[in-house]
Amino acid sequence: MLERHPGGERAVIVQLDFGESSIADRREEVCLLAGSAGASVCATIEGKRKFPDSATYAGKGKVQEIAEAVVLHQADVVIFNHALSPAQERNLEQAVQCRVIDRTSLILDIFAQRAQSSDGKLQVELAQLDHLATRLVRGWTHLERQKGGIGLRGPGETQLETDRRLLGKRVKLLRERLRKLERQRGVQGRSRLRNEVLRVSLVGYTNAGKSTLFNALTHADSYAADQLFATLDTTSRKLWVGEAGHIVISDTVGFIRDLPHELVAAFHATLEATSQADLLLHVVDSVSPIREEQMQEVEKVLAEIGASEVRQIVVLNKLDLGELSPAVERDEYGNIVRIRLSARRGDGLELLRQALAEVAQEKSHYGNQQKVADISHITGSMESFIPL
Ligand SMILES: Nc1nc2c(ncn2[C@@H]2O[C@H](COP(=O)(O)OP(=O)(O)OP(=O)(O)O)[C@@H](O)[C@H]2O)c(=O)[nH]1
Ligand SMILES: [Mg+2]
Repeated sequence: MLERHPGGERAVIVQLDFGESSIADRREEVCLLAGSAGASVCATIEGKRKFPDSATYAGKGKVQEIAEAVVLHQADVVIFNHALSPAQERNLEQAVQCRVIDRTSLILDIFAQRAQSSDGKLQVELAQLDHLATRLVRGWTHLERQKGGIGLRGPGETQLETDRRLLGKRVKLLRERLRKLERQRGVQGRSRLRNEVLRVSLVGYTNAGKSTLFNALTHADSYAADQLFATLDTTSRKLWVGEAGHIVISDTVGFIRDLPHELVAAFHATLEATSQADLLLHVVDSVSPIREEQMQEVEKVLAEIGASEVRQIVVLNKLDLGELSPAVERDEYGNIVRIRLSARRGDGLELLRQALAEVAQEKSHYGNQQKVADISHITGSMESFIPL
């Protein structure tokens, strides 16, 4: 993890425009990301280009501008809201004389700070090591102390080879541990839950309001905050939905544009709850100017984790910030497809509860009508009575 100054690292943000439509929103998002990582933004450098410069991504003139901003603001780090190649990062660091990180490293850093469960920690470390592996040419500075360490180096091996070998070993170990955890969970989850209770997963872009909605429904205290990636670990609760009985609802990690593929791969276990759910509540910040783009990003990640076939209800959240009232929309077959509500104020929650009961009833009707499910192992046995 990065070393942090007490007041937060001072960051210069770089946002280049290659002709996309939503540059202002991208800039705003990266500033939020930087803030969520604990940095304070001291300058934002923007520029227009047709395509990235192969050596420095930003091009000579812009790099000069960045270097001046670094000196002027005494910055600790330069954050590019783009994916940089290892060579570009190296060239940039030389040119601006300051640490340079890209969007992927920034997101990985936030995840590293938030990870709490052992699963989460393993997954983040794995993703970071994967990302680092391609960057080893830069030298792995925090391993410097192991230079010449007895037993750490084979005959004639360079530091780089030693680093690679250690890294490879660590990655293998982490993968094995994760697989073991996944297997354990798989056995528990599948045998106890399959076809018995309705499993609902909250999905959506980061900051859409998933945890707020989860808390409002279950009276739980899942961490909700105006931060990106406030939630990392999956939390599940039982929820009583009247005649339809219990359902299990899970709050999960949020998605974001260009989610690093290392993370999607590493978070396979966490996202399993999503791909195995019977119903996804796709929570959307309905007042975001880029909500369509955000929804597409979520669909993309869902496809990547094999969850695009799972039934979905879109929850248009934060209606208190707009002018519309709570509502339910059905398709031509009568299936609920969208619900408009405010998780924070509670407006429209009742409609969602009814919708969940409706889907749960369908499941118990069409699914195998088995005995009452054993869901006692679900974390926390907090139950909420939902009057319908
Ligand atoms: N005005 C308004 N704000 C809301 C509503 N729901 C959530 N928020 C706010 O939106 C912010 C993000 O809420 P969270 O519940 O943490 O969002 P999340 O989707 O869980 O975010 P991540 O865990 O970071 O992916 C918080 O500041 C909430 O208070 C709502 O209905 N209306
Ligand atoms: Mg959350």
